[in-house]
Amino acid sequence: MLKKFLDLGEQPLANSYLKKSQLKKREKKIKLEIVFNEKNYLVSIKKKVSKFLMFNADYPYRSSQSSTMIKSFRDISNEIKKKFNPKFIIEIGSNDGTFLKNFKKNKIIGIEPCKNVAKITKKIGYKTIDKYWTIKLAKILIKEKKADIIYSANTLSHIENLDETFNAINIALKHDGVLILEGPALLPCIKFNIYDQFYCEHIYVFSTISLKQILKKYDFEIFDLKNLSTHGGSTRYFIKKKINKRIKIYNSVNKEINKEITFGLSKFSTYKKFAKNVKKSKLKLISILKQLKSSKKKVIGYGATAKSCTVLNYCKINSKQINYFYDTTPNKINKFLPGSKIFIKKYKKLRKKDADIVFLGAWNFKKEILNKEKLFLREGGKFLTHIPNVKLFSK
Ligand code: JHZ
Repeated sequence: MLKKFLDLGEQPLANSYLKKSQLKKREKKIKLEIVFNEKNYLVSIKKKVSKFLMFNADYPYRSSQSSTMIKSFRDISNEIKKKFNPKFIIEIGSNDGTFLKNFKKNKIIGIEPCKNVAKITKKIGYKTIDKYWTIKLAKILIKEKKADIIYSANTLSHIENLDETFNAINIALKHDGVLILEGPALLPCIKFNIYDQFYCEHIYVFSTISLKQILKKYDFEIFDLKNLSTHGGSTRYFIKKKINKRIKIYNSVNKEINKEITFGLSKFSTYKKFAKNVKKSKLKLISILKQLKSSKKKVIGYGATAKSCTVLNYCKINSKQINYFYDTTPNKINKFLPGSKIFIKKYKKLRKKDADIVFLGAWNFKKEILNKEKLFLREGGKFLTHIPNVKLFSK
């Protein structure tokens, strides 16, 4: 049974940045409610949005916009080469090729349904299929060859139809092949009050206990995992077909399962408690922004993330509280954040003369950003974050 624990209100589509000409038009909105499945422990959003509305030729997100992600993809690529020495890799959700580029062009193909993004990797010579990942596509691919590795980062949580996804993976992966999945993890999400990880694109936020149950249905099993700091806390799962008895199951799997159960991820009461903390966080953020406004401080935002969409709309923050956002992504610049309609300016190095306080929309890149903006801090500027707690800080 699905049990609702959090209501994040009416929300626009997170990556649907608005052009000036669209400001007066009515935006598509959904009721963003988060539910817990008591049977398989899966946490998901209740109302799903059609993939065609979210992942199309206007998709703005580019994974290459942070050095943290470039390094993370380089590290896993080196690990894959060393551990598995694959002849052929399929990447599901290849975005702008931040992972693909670490491999020789004849060893890897990308699957990327957003045609504008797929064009980027096609242009630099990587075979990229601009279609959704389906059984039909997997059957076409295996006419040439099956994959030794199927890799997918920050994508599985975006695909509603898990049956289609895993059945297609089963077809395209060799019987001794390895499936590597990574994405935001539920444990840090609940522990650190990361409620902005929920938005239309994140249909699911997986835990090990939920993924294990889901995989069983398709005869897959997790044999190893690694927790990562990316995106505020992610898990990278190494998965094999059950028929493959050559690979042993590492202790890391049971260790993580025990950690999740001890924390309470299998109990509904944990999620109810989380929802209470989310409400408290909202009130505090609204109150700090109100105080800043009354003391005439200029507040701007940094990183017009999909996550920001959830926070801004849930807390009803608009350009009265945050003047504008800085972002480096070409497709977001000179547009407006959905719902809140806050303007996005081309990133410029932060200076105190431009802002007193900077709201960290991309809080998950705090380390990288603070490193870049030392001058602003030296000049007396401050950052405002809402994760894990709402606070102003200067180091
Ligand atoms: P970032 C997206 O979420 C959407 P978002 C998606 N659904 C998903 O799952 C994750 O990515 C993986 C900017 N920036 O990565 C770039 C700067 O301007 O947290 C990005 O617009 N300067 C697919 O949008 C944004 O911040 C910087 O120095 O929540 C970061 O977005 C840095 C480091 C980033 O993902």
